[in-house]
Amino acid sequence: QLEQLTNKPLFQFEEYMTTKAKRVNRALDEAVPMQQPVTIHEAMRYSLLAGGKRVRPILCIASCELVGGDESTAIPVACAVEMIHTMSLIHDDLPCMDNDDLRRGKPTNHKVFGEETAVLAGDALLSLAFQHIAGRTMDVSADRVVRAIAELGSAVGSEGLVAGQIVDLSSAGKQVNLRELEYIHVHKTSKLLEAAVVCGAIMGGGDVIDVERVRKYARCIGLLFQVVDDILDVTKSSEELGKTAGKDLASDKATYPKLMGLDKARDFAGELVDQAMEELGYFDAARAAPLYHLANYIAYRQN
Ligand code: GRG
Repeated sequence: QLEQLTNKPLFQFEEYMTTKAKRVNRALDEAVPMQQPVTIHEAMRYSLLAGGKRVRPILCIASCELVGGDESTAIPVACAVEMIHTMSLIHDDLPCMDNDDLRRGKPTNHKVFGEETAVLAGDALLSLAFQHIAGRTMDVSADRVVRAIAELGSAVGSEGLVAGQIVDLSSAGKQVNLRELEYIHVHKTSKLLEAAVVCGAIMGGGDVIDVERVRKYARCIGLLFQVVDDILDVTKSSEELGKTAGKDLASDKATYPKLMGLDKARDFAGELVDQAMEELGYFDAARAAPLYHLANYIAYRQN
């Protein structure tokens, strides 16, 4: 009501994102100082501080605050999630995987530092992520820290990101059905988003019911992230080409619009965002505002 009267939204989402991203960037900068051996630390910092959107660490912090925790409690695990996300991008870009030249608008890690260093920079970031949670988390019981580490470990390994990547690689050149496509996206994208949100709630002191509710929210927005990505691939390239059929409809890669049609893919995205919002309905509305706006941001982003 106040929002209607003053015509000013009570929750300033852009300001929230900018403020949180700045804090995360500062913490990441401090987490990986320049030191000997210089090359490896330079390579780690190059990709880590290359300016991603920081969606995962912000989700982690927002989830911690949702259940009543402080931002500072979630910062080490939020940084760890971003380190893992970054290392997965470094490895994904390698010639033996996607062989990409550009990432976050800059030459990929292996293009600048060479393949050997890029592999090691990824390995070092993965290892540092767990070291950082264990060593830097303050004022949280050991039991909760261990639960967060286990959650993140399972999201990253052969039941998580690695599972998604291996199935994706082995499906190259084959016909992928909807069930297989969902498996790939759930593992490559949703698992880490889920771990970010769940670890935030664990660190913030959420009970089992809270944690499972935010898990369901995260599963929806994780898949949503990818469905929207697929839709944007089609609509953006259609715009650019001035044609009805976009790049992705023409390429070999399986996508939601290709397998279910653009309208059904849009409906599916709508269902996922509704389901995510439903889970937030159990929490205090003011505290849930950041996660509510983050879901909308993922659903309605234009790039
Ligand atoms: C994790 C041990 C381990 C190995 C890596 C290579 C690999 C296994 C997995 C690939 C994972 C991958 C690249 C998934 C795609 C995730 C995704 C949606 C990336 C884009 O995320 P944004 O849009 O990017 O949040 P920014 O740059 O903003 O952070």
